[in-house]
Amino acid sequence: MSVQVFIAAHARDGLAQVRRALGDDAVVLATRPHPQGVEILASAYGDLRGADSSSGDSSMAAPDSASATPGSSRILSELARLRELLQNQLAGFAWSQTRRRDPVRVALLQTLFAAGFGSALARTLAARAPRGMAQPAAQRWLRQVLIRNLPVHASNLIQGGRYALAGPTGAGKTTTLAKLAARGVALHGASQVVLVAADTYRIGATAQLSAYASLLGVSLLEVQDTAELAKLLPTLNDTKLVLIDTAGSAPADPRVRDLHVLDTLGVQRIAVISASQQGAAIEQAMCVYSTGSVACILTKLDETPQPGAALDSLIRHRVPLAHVSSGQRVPEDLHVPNAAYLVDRALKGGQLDTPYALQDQDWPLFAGVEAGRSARDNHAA
Ligand SMILES: Nc1nc2c(ncn2[C@@H]2O[C@H](COP(=O)(O)OP(=O)(O)O)[C@@H](O)[C@H]2O)c(=O)[nH]1
Ligand SMILES: [Mg+2]
Repeated sequence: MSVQVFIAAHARDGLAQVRRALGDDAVVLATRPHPQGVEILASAYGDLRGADSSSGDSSMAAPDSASATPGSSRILSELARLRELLQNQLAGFAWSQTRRRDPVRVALLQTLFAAGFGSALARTLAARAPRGMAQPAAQRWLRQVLIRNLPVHASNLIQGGRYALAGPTGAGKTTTLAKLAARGVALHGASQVVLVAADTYRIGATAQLSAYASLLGVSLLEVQDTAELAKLLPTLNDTKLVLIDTAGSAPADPRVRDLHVLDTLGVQRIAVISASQQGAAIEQAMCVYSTGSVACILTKLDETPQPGAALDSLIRHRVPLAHVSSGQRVPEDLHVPNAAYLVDRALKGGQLDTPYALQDQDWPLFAGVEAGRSARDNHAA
């Protein structure tokens, strides 16, 4: 976009100059007093359209350095700032207007955002809310929808099979494995449960599992890699429950790929994910560890004031939630998930008065940021 500066003694003269130079449909972008009279910033109409359709924000924010003079780059950055300001103002107006027009839908969005649910799910659910409901009915509808969509599955893990627990470091894999093993022992007897330590990266990792194994009176076998595991598994054909503890790793760690080898050995993977992390970390772990897993176990619910983000991720990824863990005690703190309880906990979490809770005056700004994001998403699509 090319912006030109016109200086004239009077606005009328200045506008005549603008029309002569840029045509009748020239667009005046700004005027301000000047020692010689008035300064007018204007652009040809076609230039504006070109700038708008070329690359969105970037054409404003990053002027072509070859053609930009110091003056024009100052003007362009000023314009970019004005545009952002205007966008936020408009979003604020739009927010107040939507709130007046559709208060129930806005309240649903606020409930979900406050509870830690993400934008994608919140918008989808709010858009699907039946029209004409009063506030309390809409909130009840929302609760029911969340409960219905939470993929909880009464677990039959301990009935038998070969399972490997996989997830980020410190998620609670070893502790959860010990809890499952204890239930397996109660059901089948200690001789029918074998623990396999495949977490050989960390010093002391096997010691932790070994302590649990001797407490439960079950065998603990150790493997260095998947080749050793492949040799070991056929020797355990008569064992009802084989539980494999894997090494934790960051989701971006290339070792995560090794987990897929387990599928070829007839081992079913269970993703162990801590609910107490921020939404982005839960999402990252869910993307990496739930792919190919038969179930998921959410841990550390006792340390999670707002489990909304974890439920959001489960609902979107549709991974069956087999158990929830809510404490360090083995075997007590492992539970069968109850969708209504989890959703109520999440919605209650949204009412907590924390420094992170959005206040009334934050919502228009929040709406502005959201509007900017969806504009960028639409542009990229
Ligand atoms: N508060 C709480 N702590 C847990 C829970 N599950 C595991 N932990 C603790 O989290 C820490 C890491 O657990 P661990 O099983 O070693 O994780 P791993 O690295 O995934 O094997 C230990 O101190 C556990 O006692 C839980 O549900 N709640
Ligand atoms: Mg461990």
